[in-house]
Amino acid sequence: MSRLIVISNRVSVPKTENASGAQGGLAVALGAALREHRGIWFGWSGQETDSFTGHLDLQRQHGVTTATIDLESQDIDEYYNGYANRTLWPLFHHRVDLTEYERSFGEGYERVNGRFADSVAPLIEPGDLVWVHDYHLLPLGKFLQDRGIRNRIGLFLHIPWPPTRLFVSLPFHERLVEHMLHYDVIGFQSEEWHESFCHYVEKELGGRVAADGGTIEWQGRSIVTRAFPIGIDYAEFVEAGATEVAHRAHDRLRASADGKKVIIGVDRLDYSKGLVERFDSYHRFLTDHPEAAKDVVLLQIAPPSREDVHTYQDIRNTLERSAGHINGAHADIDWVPIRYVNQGYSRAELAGFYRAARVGLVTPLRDGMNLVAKEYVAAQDPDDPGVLILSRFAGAALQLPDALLVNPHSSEEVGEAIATALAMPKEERIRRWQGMIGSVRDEDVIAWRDDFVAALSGPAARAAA
Ligand code: GDG
Repeated sequence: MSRLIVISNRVSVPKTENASGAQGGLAVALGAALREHRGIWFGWSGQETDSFTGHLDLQRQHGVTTATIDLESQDIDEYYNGYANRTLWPLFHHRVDLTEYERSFGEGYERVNGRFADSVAPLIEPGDLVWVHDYHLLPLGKFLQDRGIRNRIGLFLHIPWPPTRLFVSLPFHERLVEHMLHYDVIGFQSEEWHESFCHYVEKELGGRVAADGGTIEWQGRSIVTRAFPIGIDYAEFVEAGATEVAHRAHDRLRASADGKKVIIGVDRLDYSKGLVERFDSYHRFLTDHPEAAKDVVLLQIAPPSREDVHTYQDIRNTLERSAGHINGAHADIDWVPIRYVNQGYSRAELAGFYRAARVGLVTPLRDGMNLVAKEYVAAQDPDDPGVLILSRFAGAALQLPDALLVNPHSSEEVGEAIATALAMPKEERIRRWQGMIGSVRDEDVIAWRDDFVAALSGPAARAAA
């Protein structure tokens, strides 16, 4: 079995083999793969240093070797807070209005990708598979090749790929994609993002997409591109949901709701998640359905993220105002319509909260996949499941057509979907849930990882296995 080198912006190793703490499924899946493949996980330590030294901090954590570097403050400003989170993230989520184009951001992005390449290249041995993650590191494959690395290198993009007409508003867009065309495999969350990428390569770079719909021929190179929809760690999540902590969280929420039906939202505090629009839709529901409204409470959990980026501070302020406004307009002495919470909870607590909620409200304006939708489905009681309301603009919508699919921009449509979900008879809830649970269980993060690693191993390696 080839060794695996995973490279991502940050490194996050789960604390135990069966982590059920505040770890994401991705960390659990990659951690397990790295243990099996005796691999290394490389990335930024999250620490700032006065001047970049390239010093590698190698550690053995819970069976996985991690290698991290510190970055200097200019790197963090231009690469992470700048190009990654003020240029690519908004643009790839269709927010051209929030996208900032600063030459220094682009320069810092390439400089840090170069630093990543310089630091990780000496760790790569012949035969290793190299798996790069996400929008922070799009040019890294090319930069590794420039340093003599001849291994197979793959990229998985966790966020959407924008339509060509949007993407060309990025200065030097050709350069970014030409760098990407040095990977052997490029994976996307959904067929929609994959098609957008192929369209761009054909139209703007004159590449050729083979009849199989995924192999790109460009300047004598051949790149396999495909959708690899990510899933949750189903087994880990179900286990977390069976713990005492989860049961207590479930009972606590149910008791505090005092017989009212709970609608739950769980999202990083990010404008792409459609939280402002979600609150507007809930307001619309409260106004249009006053008879149903008093029997409902919305719990929105939104731990802050990327607090150094001003648009994230703006959205936080907007949401606080909106929650205050809605509560002010509708609350009674014994009822507050929105519980808006900025703190994070453990995965076991989340599993308990999801199960206690009659409706899961997942309405991003644009989302690569969205794992909360899948976690909500996984956490339900099969005999009395809740209803998932899901944005049609999340990658997950393609895999969960039995959710109530909505346009998150339309407060009228989402407000009506809330009313429909709350009134939905048990038989229909069960039927819809049964239509979704198979894909959530079987297309899990382990299947996703194995699928990607098999594609990265290449046809020759697969045939020999
Ligand atoms: C990117 C893409 C893609 C949230 N609050 C708490 C908490 N969470 C966990 C959720 C879920 C995860 O964070 C969020 O996953 P998402 O998929 O919703 O979103 P992004 O962070 O934007 O992730 C996305 C994903 O990458 C994977 O490829 O699906 O489209 O944008 O697991 O449960 N976890 C805990 N406490 C919280 O308060 N423990």
